[in-house]
Amino acid sequence: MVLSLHADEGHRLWLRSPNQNLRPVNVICSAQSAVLEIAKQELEQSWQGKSGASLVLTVQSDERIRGDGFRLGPGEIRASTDLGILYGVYELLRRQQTGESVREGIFNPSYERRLLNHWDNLNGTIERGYAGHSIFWREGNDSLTVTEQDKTLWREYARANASVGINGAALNNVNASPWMLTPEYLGRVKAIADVLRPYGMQVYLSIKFSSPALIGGLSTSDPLDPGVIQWWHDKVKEIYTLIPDFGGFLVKANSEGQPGPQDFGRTHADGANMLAGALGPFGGIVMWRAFVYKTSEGDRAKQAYSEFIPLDGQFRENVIVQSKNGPVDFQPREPFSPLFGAMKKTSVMPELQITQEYLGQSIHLVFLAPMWEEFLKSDTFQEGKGSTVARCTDGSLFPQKHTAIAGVSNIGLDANWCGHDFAQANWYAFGRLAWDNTLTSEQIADEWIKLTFPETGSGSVVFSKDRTRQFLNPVKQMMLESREAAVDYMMPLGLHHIFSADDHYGPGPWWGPRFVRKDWTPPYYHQAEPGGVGFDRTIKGSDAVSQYHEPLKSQFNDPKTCPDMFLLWFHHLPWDYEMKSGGTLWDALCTHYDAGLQQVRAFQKTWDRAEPWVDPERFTAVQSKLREQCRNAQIWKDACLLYFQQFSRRPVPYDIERPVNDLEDLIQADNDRIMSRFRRRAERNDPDRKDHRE
Ligand code: BDP
Repeated sequence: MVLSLHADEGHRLWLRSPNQNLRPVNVICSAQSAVLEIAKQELEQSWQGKSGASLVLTVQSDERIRGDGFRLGPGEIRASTDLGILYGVYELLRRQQTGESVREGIFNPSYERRLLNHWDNLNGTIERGYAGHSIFWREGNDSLTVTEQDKTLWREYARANASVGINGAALNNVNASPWMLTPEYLGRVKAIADVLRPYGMQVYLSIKFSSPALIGGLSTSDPLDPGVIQWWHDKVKEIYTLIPDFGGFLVKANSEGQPGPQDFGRTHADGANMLAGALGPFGGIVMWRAFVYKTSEGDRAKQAYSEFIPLDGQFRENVIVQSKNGPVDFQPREPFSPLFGAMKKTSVMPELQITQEYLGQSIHLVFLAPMWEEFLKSDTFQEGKGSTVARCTDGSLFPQKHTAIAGVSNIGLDANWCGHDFAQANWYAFGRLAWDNTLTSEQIADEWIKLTFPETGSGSVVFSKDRTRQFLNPVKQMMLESREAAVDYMMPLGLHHIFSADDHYGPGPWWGPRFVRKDWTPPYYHQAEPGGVGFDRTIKGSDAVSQYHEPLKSQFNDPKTCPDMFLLWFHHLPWDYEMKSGGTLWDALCTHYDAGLQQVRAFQKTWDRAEPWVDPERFTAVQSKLREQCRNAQIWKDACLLYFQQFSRRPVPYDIERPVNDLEDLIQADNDRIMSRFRRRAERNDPDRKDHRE
């Protein structure tokens, strides 16, 4: 069995259909375009229809089919757009590969725009990227030369995205370099757009708000200055001359030191509307990020809401406010950001993070669909019961002109694209949920495993009973449990942001030097002291609870009704606080940390049992990553429990495995890591950060 499996570095992702069609299908399509050409090719290569059968592709507008949706009927794919046909083809192929029956009916996308955000710097590095350098940008003399190799990779990238319905990409870091908008770089953007276009992907760019002054020779970047307005109009025109279907701008402004309209006494709306005015005539949009916070303004979790709610109704209709799922920053678990549903006269779009900045990066196996499902299905109660985040953002509750969702990409030059074979599942899951925000994590995991680890050798696409029982089911279960396990060994019960300095990987609850802004240090978030632990966001504390609609406000405000998973997010409680399940808060904390670690050990066993069903390369790679995840989970548990124990002064419950590391050693090792990092950065003079942070 093992012998029949071949070397596999994971580059083919979930697209492993046989490249040779044994029973070629007769594709009938009267229309012609580059997109339809691909649709036909994909079918001819892989669709195993009945011998001699025909499949008709019909492009015809139909009011029941929205945007790039499609209708599957007997022997026909029908859509209003060419891209809809291509999506219909991928749907058929997916069903064929997973052995699911082809369901007839209409398939409409939940969001009009389904985007990846690449945090790629123009020198080829990627902010929070863990899978090698950028596939779009590189350093060196030939950095702008477009090679055949570049094009092949971009084509593969576009195809993978189209296969899950992703139709756009912002190509550069939100901490944007002004150079992005110079003719040299725009030339490369055009080359990328040309390759992506036949797969239905539009390109977008992150822009630096002070570009007019930095590269345009103007004395200001004030959004109300006529010269500045003209500069942006000219720039936008230049872009559309090169790229007629350019998508628009993504903007991080007045956030973490980035310039923005407030530098000139203007508002976010002034800034966004000025850009929207330039893009509007060409059909472009502005995605204006709501990720803003200032040290001076108290609880960081409240700030996006406080800044943006007063602006509701002031944005042009081609502006979408892009908000991270949670109010702080992509933590292992956060409640949804209260902006969702509360901005009723503005399009608001979710920004999810596919790259696992705070979830074990490319080392931990963490399937993110359960987290996104939890978020999308959270009820905001803004328009009564059932006002889920999904419905507040996809146009079903509010009449918004544009709908969109973005995911911060985890893609790099690594052979398997994502660094970890299972991280591919997060790219896949993002696309699937962006297309259909009602899908379950279970269904997505099921599909992804079947597509990514197909039955080999038997000639059948359907998983055998043995393969299902011994491989599919346990691996699926592991994926579905993996996010909760990570929450448990990192930050259970609502703890958040207790990472050590800078890299956001390991624990650092102790890390709080005086020279660093408070809201970048763990003690700000966990507030541990002899009297208790947790951030008081009740009405007696920072009052963040009041940003939530009733009944959530009252529910979150009372520790007795606040869900355990958000307990220390909203409350500062004594160590001996009695939990709903009985037992003290301290004991519960210990139990969660230990349970998370034990689960990773169980994942190792699950994966070892999967060996006969997987090619040796991917088997060994994942096995080795799980070992490292396990070592790291142990460190998380020991570091947090031993650190908090200094305040709780209580024993770790006796039925729980004891820590195996000493706190002083962990702190020492962490200090050494931080010091050597700072030293290296000083030596390098930190070129890439300088580029976009100043
Ligand atoms: C934080 C990242 C930082 C990003 C920032 C953002 O640590 O690198 O620039 O978010 O989203 O999570 O702008």
